Amino acid sequence: MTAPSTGPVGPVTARLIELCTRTRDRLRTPELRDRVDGLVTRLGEPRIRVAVGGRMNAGKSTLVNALLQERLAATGATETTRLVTWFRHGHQARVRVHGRDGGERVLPLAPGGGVGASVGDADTAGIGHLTVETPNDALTRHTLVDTPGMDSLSRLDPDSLAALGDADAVVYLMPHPGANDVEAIDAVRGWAGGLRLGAANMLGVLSRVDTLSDDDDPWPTARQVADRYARDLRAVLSDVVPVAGLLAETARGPDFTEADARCLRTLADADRGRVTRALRSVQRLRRWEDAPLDAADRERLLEMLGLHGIRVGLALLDEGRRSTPALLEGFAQRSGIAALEHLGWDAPDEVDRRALLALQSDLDRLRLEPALRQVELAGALVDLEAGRMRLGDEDVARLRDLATGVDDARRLGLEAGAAPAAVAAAAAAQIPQWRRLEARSSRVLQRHVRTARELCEHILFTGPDGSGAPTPPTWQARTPSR
Ligand SMILES: Nc1nc2c(ncn2[C@@H]2O[C@H](COP(=O)(O)OP(=O)(O)O)[C@@H](O)[C@H]2O)c(=O)[nH]1
Ligand SMILES: [Mg+2]
Repeated sequence: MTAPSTGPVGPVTARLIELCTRTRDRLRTPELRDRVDGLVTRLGEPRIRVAVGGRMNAGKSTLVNALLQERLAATGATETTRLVTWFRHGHQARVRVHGRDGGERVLPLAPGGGVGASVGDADTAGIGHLTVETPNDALTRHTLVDTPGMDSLSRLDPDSLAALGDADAVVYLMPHPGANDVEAIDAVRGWAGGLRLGAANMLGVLSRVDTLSDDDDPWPTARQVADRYARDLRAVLSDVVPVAGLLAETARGPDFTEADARCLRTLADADRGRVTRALRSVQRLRRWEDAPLDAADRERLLEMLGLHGIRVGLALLDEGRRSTPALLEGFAQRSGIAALEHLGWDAPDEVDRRALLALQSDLDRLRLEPALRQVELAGALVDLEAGRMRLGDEDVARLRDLATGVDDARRLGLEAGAAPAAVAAAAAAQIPQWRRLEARSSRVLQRHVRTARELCEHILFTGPDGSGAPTPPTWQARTPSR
């Protein structure tokens, strides 16, 4: 487990940490203690965690670089683009390689900064995730998590799902939204326990808008498509924002220099008919004979801006925005990146709100524990005693067993060590009666018999004392950070 980063947390969060720590020390079940430990780690992180998700090639790493204003994430397809990568603030720049076995190696940043194409492992299967620590200003507000999003056609890989499901907020990228994305978003929310992630903290991005249509100006189509998806996905995403990621990466990053501005100006001042024809396709631009720019310069512009970005550059120059800063400002404006830079997810009360949401969903998961249901059922016995609810003698006996049994067999009135099938059958047999009682009018009764039914269902579905069915995915391989 990574040591929790120290740093300022809000007053509510500080109290929660204290409460969790005290509760943790009183718990005897190791798995429960682990879960509360995980919660403490998460609460103690001073910055909210924003994870960027979506399928491979959606443009996630490019967008991460735009948000970092630095090219730290590897883009395209390399060894490192297949790994979940955390970008967190640190005073010293370095890459931590976290093995799945809990081991850790520290590497310098690659030449040129960032992760580089490889971390020098013959076998990346043993790597859990990477953490890039660097004194980048954007990271003083939040920690960013880039995910690989490798997929069979519709599914994200388990590492990506886990990283997204454990984030405080998710930016989900879709170059061409479709049914697969809806499935993937549902899977991410399922991983998060279905509670913590939703329209309040999941934002959609229509990425690579320049590749969405063949129009000279892709924005009208992009806005239309984004609006349609925002409407369709309103229940799960707060909005769908169109972004030209590549243009944003170059606009915000350090790579576009005075020399590049000069190249664009040369193009703008050349015969416009020829330039326009050359810009119809990447191939035409590459094979352009007697071009006013040599092949290397054309390639560099293509790599940084894409055809669309070069056209945007020419339009900006036509408007008289000829200096490098003016061009960069224009690129940023026409990339749509500003919509993502002011999300308010890092405002202090938002951070506290998120901490509380995280706690709520963790508590909801804990509520599934038989031991906690029994605590609730102990309240039922008190209410019975005090005459606040009435039940027939047989039901009282069953309720008492459920509330006090020390294992699932005895919770169901059987001998200790009863066969699993007998335990399951006894659980199944009780469910209809509790359900019938739930239809009664007394609120107190309803609440307690529902807990009784849920406990029986839990025993039925997970097998006696958790022996049978698989653990819900949310509890496996929780966070790569732990
Ligand atoms: N034309 C264009 N290409 C983009 C854009 N964003 C990313 N790309 C390119 O698409 C490829 C995949 O991008 P990457 O960010 O690595 O995708 P990821 O797999 O989702 O992280 C790279 O070659 C990027 O340069 C964009 O907005 N427009
Ligand atoms: Mg990537």
